[in-house]
Amino acid sequence: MSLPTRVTRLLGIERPIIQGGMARTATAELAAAVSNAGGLGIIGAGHMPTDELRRQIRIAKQLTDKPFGVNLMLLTRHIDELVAVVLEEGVQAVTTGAGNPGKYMDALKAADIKVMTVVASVALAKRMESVGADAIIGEGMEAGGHIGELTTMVLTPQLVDALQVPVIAAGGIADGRTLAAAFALGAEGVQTGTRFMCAEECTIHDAVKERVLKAKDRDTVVVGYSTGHPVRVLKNKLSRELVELDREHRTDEIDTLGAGKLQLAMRDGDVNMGSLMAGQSAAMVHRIEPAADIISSMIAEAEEAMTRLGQLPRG
Ligand code: TUI
Repeated sequence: MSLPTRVTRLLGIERPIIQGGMARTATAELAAAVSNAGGLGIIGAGHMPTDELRRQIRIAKQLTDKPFGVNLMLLTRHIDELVAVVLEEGVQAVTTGAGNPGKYMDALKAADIKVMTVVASVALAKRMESVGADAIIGEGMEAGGHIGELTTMVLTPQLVDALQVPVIAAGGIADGRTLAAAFALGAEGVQTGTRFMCAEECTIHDAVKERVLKAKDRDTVVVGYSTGHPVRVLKNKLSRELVELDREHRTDEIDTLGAGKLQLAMRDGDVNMGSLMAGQSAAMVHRIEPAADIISSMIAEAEEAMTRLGQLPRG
């Protein structure tokens, strides 16, 4: 079984699992592996140079015939150029994060690209639906990286009630039970990031994968509240220093200390001074395995969970 929904139909995929578009983490290799396994793989553009994004899209096209997408991180300075690359190269889907993609919506839709906006509030979701978003990804604060204030548990049903377009739940979803829970809340798909950090095809440094595998329930912390861009990371020396600066509202120093640290972690494997962006679900990731196994086990477990719920005594 594959849990068909409006999301699988919209995207032409078999399984309603979208891979998080994690900057400096979600490369073409991971995206293609997820798409080949029936989910929707996403290349995380982040602050990538435009040439590199073009190269990544071309690599993904070599590695899969299935639909895949690009995540556009709207805080990046050269976002206009990255959007232009996506339009030129042509991908099936775009997810956007960390802002309002309204100004790009018409161009993306005109290129027949499905647009799924990541939101952390109902207000932005409604605005995005009204300007043509094909689906809304509601991301709870359990997620890794840049986050909003609400949890997945309360955000998802509110989005489902407020919108006509399908809702995809994100934040804290890392196995079949959490997938089934998202469906119980009315979601028609899920976005999973953290668990895919430990996919075999994920090209981040092994030292970071090890840190995710070792993470326990309280091993993430949110840094940067005072900058207006809070980010969830695994605790380490860098996060301790950032928490200190945050407490004293030393925002310029936070920006300086934070610069380049995602690359330092993901590429160079510096797990002490690198930014280990990961969600609370890191504690639920137990092994390094192929992306296809992550997807098939999530679907099988979700079906088990739903069957279990269907068999609960009533009356
Ligand atoms: O975007 C993400 N996660 C990210 S982006 C990122 S790179 C970064 N590095 C340093 C500082 C900030 C970002 C790392 N992780 N997830 C999607 C997401 N979008 N989560 C929350 C939001 C969001 C928040 C507020 C989207 C829109 C928004 O408001 C915009 C508005 O105009 O109301």
